[in-house]
Amino acid sequence: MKEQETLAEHLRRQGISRRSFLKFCVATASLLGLPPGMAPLMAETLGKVRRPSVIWLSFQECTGCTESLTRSHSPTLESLLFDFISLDYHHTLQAASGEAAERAREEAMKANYGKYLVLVDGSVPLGEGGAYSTIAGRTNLEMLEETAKGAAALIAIGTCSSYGGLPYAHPNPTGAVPVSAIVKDKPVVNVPGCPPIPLAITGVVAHYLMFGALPELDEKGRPLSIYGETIHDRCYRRPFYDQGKFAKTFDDRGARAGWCLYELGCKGPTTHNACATTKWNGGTSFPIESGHGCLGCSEPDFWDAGSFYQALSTPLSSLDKAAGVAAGAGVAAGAAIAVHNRAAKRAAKAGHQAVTVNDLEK
Ligand code: FSX
Repeated sequence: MKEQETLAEHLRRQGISRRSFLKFCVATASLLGLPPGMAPLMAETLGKVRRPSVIWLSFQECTGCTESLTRSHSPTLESLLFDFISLDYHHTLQAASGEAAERAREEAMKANYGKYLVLVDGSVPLGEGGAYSTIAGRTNLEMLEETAKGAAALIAIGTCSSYGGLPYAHPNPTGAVPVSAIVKDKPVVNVPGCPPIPLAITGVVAHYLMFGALPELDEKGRPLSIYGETIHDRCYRRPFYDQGKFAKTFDDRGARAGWCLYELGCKGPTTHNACATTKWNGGTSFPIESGHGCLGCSEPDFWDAGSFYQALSTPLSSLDKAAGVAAGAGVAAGAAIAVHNRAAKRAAKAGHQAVTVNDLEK
């Protein structure tokens, strides 16, 4: 991107259509819980911004988070992220290596001191003096502390950097900790998920660019607008839960009819994320739609929270009883929620005017 070029000019030069950009703004505004009318404003504001410097650090992780953001059809809406920002350092994506790579990080820090964003994926090992994971001869702890000093804010991408994730699972052999356990004097946003939804990553960055501030967070440091509801709240199989209809195996009549996967271990009722509405792979599907229960990957300690195939808080021996209780509770809760939803929809309709991409192009 040329020095004085705005984002809108840059996108035009890259051949990215205005329609793609507007679609991105509509999807992002919706995920962030902004009123529909904010999408045009978002397009206008983002179009004028100049890209902030971003330093992306990768520690103990599987690279699934970067994979989530970059894979799939090209160009994805999420790939617009790389046009919003100046990605000055990323272990996996940068062409430079060795001393040149480290120089790029140091120069970006110096040139943008106090203003750059730090995105981190992976947990930080503290065991054995941090020797389990080093980059350019530096421990992850040293690199994080040094880079965080001049940052405006940090975004912990994925469950590993948000809560420790897989490396943190019992018995946590490397002494892994999340970013928030180390950085205490800067704002840290958690964007958990193993991996996180790509639009959740770009949404937080877009929010920062648009408002110059981070989004409102829940008590676990996650953006409320994205993680404020459970998978169960928005699951399309929810009506079957409410009716007490549960698949007993992954290939029985109930499973084929799309019944609730609660008894097969689905963690949707206790997992906060937007998978049921945003979905994956360009809105194609999400695990429950593909026939498998939610694993709960965006919650702390999900690897240690019991078997993925055991019903929540329920010993296998008493599943039948639990199902009966769940069915009864589900029917009552379902009826109350249906009444609430109908009222909420009426209020939303009265207060909101839907805005589509076509409207924005007028
Ligand atoms: Fe962790 Fe991400 Fe899971 Fe993997 O970078 S959240 S193991 S998808 O790669 O950190």
